[in-house]
Amino acid sequence: MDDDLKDFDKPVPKSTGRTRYTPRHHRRILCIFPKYSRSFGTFHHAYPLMGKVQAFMPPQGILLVAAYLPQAWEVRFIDENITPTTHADYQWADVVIVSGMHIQRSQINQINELAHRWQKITVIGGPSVSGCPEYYPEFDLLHLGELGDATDQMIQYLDEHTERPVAQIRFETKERLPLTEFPVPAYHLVNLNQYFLANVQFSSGCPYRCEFCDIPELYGRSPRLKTPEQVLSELDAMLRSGNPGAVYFVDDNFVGNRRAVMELLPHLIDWQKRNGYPVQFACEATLNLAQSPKLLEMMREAYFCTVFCGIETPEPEALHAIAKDQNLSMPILNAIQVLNSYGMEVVSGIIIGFDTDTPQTADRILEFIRQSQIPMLTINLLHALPRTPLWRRLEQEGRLVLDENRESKIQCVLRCEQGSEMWSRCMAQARAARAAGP
Ligand code: B12
Ligand code: SF4
Repeated sequence: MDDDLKDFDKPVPKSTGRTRYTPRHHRRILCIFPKYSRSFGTFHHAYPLMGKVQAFMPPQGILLVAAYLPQAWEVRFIDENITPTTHADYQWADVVIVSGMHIQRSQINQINELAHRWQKITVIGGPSVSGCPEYYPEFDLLHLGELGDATDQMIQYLDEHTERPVAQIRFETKERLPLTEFPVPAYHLVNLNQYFLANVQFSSGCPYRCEFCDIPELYGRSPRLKTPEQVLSELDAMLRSGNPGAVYFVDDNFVGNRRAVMELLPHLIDWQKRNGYPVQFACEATLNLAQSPKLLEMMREAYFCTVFCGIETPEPEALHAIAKDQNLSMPILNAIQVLNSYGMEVVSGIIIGFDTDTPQTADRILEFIRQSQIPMLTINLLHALPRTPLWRRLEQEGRLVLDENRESKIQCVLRCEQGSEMWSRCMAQARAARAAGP
């Protein structure tokens, strides 16, 4: 039966029962998280108002890898959003490890080039290479997928080799490490006060299948979970490294497994009470959270103040076409009001460029923005990401435009200039309305 399921549909066993590789040599590992571009969503404009703040969030992924590496190895961590990597850092290292999103691709490849100038072995892991290994032809080792058997193989390789391989080697995770076996990210290597927000992960994966989204194929459809105790010890470790005052749950969908969240929330409430409510919480969740009053009550008590909901479009036929029917379970404006009534600000994203868009779509979006009064809303043009149903459909229809200089990779139903015009008009009018006030 399981053999009929795609890899990302399969549940992950509770424990792999694997023993971890024990290294025999000493190694110096330089972990680098590359710069991402400044944008509204990263709040760069606000940093000068916030004392020491220089970057948005600590990068969970590479901090986890840093914590997972053998204890006996020396690990240095650099977030290039805070400080550049120096020649001395490259010289110090035996191995340079990088992580990142597609948007950081050119910076990632630049780090590889610099590391190779010093003849260092380079490794890339994280969401971009896992979705698109071909973006990184010059790296020595590729780590595809989440922490798991591939990570142990990679560690063994680094322990046994000191020279760069003659050809690229790929390690691909077949057996993911259960989240219950994830270490606490290496917070001791960062000063959290330099970040706008702290973050924590409770679950990974999302049961839905929105057409444009790569989460189910990257992280699975059956959300994997940490224990409440793990989450609390991460929060404690976090407070020891600073406190930006807010903690963002990076889970793709915080309510992907409602029963598990209901079990977690009493622990969060307890932790907040014991520590005098040191932080606000924020999370990403599907809009149908509005239909769970008990959950919302507990989230209010745990001090969740912000929830990011991917609304994508106010047009029901478009939501249906992109398989986002979960947004249709109640009228969107009502759902927003319900979340607001529990003290939660809704932050949202809207996408322009769906096949169902018509020349009237811009007006509908603007009317939705006016009525919803969402204070922070991003409007983006649809991008086709690799490892999504959208990518495959467009490929089949011969509509992918694989032009390096074109970010969107999509041939639109509306002529693209029309899509861009619509985007510019929405942005201009939404900004003007905000400036004029309520
Ligand atoms: C927090 C977050 C951000 C933060 C990043 C902050 C930070 N410092 O990390 C901010 C807000 C800046 C951000 C922005 C964007 N983001 Co973002 N973001 C996330 C989010 C929600 C959580 C990231 C996280 O912490 N995950 C938890 C960690 C544990 O997972 P992980 O990093 O994948 O790490 C695991 C493995 O990959 C592996 N691993 C990771 N690195 C390495 C390295 C090595 C060597 C090894 C061995 C293993 C390894 O180990 C980990 C455990 O398994 C993810 C969704 C997601 N599920 O991850 C999207 C996500 C990463 N973002 C995404 C996107 C598209 C964006 C934007 C481009 C969106 C937009 N349209 O504006 C912007 C770019 C902004 C800019 N101006 O440049 C995509 C990336 C797609 C891709 N395949 O590259 C994701 C996957 C969400 C999605 N599908 O839409 N984002
Ligand atoms: S609900 Fe969110 S995370 Fe889940 S598939 Fe849809 S867009 Fe992706």
